[in-house]
Amino acid sequence: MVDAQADSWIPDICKTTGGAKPAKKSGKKKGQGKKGHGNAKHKSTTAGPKTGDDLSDDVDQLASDLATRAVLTGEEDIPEYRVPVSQLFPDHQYPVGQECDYRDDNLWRTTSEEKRALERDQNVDYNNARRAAEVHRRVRQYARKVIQPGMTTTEIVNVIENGTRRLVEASGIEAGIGFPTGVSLNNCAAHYTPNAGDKTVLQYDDVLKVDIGVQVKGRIIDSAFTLTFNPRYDPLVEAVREATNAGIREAGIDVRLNDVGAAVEEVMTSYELELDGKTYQVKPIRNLYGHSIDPYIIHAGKSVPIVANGDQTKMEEGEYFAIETFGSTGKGYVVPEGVCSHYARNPEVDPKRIPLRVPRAKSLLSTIEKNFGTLPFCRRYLDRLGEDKYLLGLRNLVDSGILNEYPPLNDIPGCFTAQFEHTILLRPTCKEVMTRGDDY
Ligand SMILES: [Co+2]
Repeated sequence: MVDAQADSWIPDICKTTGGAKPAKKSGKKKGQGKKGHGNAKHKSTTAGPKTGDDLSDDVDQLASDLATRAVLTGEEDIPEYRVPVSQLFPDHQYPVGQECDYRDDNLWRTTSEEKRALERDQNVDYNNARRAAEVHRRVRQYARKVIQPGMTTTEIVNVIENGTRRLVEASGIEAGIGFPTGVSLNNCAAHYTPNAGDKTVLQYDDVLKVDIGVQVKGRIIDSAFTLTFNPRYDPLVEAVREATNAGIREAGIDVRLNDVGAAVEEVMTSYELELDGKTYQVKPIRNLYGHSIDPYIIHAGKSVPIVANGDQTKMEEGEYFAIETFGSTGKGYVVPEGVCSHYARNPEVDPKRIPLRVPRAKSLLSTIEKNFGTLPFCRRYLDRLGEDKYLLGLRNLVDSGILNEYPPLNDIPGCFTAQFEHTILLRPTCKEVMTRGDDY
């Protein structure tokens, strides 16, 4: 999930970008769209998710989708997708992510005995995060294999979420899905997941962002990638993957958030993309941010920009960050639009202090607290818990400030957006890219 901000929410100090914008590289990477593949005549869907509030056929539809999918994907034949990771690692020590030494003034940390001792104290916690990261790698490897044009977005999220539940041995809020699976298409950059009844079908010319969350004991792993089928988008995808890697490289203890944004912006804007004879410089979406992550809280206090924004706040030892970047052929600015699917309790509001007069809102809140705590959830998760007719209750909880809603975030119609995201941990002795895999 991504942290989104409107311009007016950004403190004035953060708006000064004077002098901070990096010099553009002189040699631009030219768009490398492979024209030889360009004769496929597939129609794109209309931009943005098609969603519906009609929940009547949801349960039957989901059951039928699931049955179809199991047959189509043959998922039962792939042991790596069926066996919980706890069984694959009998000593319950999960793989360490990519370790990167700190630089310059922080190089001493690499060999500090004192800092190593701090890490030993945290090992149980790190290991929870690594277990979630291992589940993430396996689920997304499987997702890459099976996601194809012609599948509905509902089928796609079911494959991913059922896989996550199985591999992490989902159990209440002890372990499970970290947030609703994002399957945002084209100009929609983030926070689209289907609600019941949504019939959106993935098309050959779509740009799909797959944003998957896994959590173990509150340690949320947040990592996303972009899937395309038409190679004409390759430069856009590469721009964003490399921009995210630049942000990860720049991140570290005592590093200013502005500097991470500047590093991302410099790499992202050095790419161009050619579509239908028109050349686009890839733009970072300037009002989307990475974010710090606390136990059970996906958006903790810090926002990591993807442009130089003047924010002098520093990253600190022990913090988890989602480093995520978004590139666009549109305006590079998103607005909330369309039917909402994602919600989460506002961790700063104590629901007990807010009087609720609508009985349905009270019962819904108790379901939410019991099953999700402060983790983000979507309408489909309420459906599968047997809740129905909850839309007014949800509205009431949002209006009272107990819940935040996270509607889809769209750039202008007709444009394309891509995303890559990793979860990193600023350990005392090194930076660990928890979700690094051989895919991205
Ligand atoms: Co995120």
